[in-house]
Amino acid sequence: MNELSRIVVSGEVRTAVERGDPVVALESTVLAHGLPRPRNLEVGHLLEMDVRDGGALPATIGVISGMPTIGLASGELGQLATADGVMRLSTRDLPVAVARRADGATTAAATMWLASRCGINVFATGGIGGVHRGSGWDVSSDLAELGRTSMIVVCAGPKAILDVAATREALQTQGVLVAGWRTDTMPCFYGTCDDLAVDVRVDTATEAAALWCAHGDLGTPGALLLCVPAPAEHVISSEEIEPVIQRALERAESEGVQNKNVTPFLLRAVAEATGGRSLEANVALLRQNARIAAAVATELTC
Ligand code: PSU
Ligand code: MN
Repeated sequence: MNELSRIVVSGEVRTAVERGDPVVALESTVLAHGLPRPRNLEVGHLLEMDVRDGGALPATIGVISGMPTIGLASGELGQLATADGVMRLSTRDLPVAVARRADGATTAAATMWLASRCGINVFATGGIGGVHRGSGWDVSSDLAELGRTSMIVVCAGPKAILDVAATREALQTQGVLVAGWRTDTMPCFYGTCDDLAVDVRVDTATEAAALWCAHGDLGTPGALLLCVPAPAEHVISSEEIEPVIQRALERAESEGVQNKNVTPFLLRAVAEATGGRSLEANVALLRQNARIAAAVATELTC
């Protein structure tokens, strides 16, 4: 059995990878579990369009009837965005969905892992997972995956619902190179965390691509995490967002929300409490990241 026999790669994506044409991976958990319906499906299509407009081929990744699929067809994207009971899969969960022939949406971690198996090296998402607040040792597997998988991950930094300072430290421990897109400090999703320095600042897609090629030439492990601040008009100040996050955390605690339900619960609670402003910010930053990822992918010469 060859290494990729359990992974379906769409014809379009396979051809592009073979030719060395620019490809950008997109995840499906943000669609299935991170955004409300029917907006989620619309955003899924918009992100693919943004990548195409940027001159690259989008490859949205998910699991359909037990088949990890790179480059979901439009109907498959719709299935993951609208069906009930779609699994939420990190890398460790992929064998479960495959063995059960289930449908599943892939988190940043699982998407990176599958994309890298297929020769894709750029991935765009929203806010990455990280160290949750409190003393419960809830640390997203995104961090471990970022530490071991070589990939340019274009994101808006860690989600604001997390312990962002601890997440910054954990990225360092994992050996992840954190780059700031036109910024010296790490953005935190729609929130701000002005005091957390990035490892390196890049101002252009060409600079990001040069960093990536040097990383590849040396064979240093892990991701290049390119952190892009949310569009300025969508940033929500700490004074405003912190009490909202605190109340969401208290609700999660009192309702006994655990494990992989924590992040979707908190995102939903914050969106409700901000009258949808955090949701608009999330969509705007996702689209911006898709466009920047496409720009970086088209600049790769290695
Ligand atoms: N970015 C968003 N919304 C999301 C996510 C990222 O803007 O819903 C998802 C990603 O799939 C990421 C996951 O991998 O949240 C992290 O979840 P957890 O904390 O359970 O590891
Ligand atoms: Mn978790």
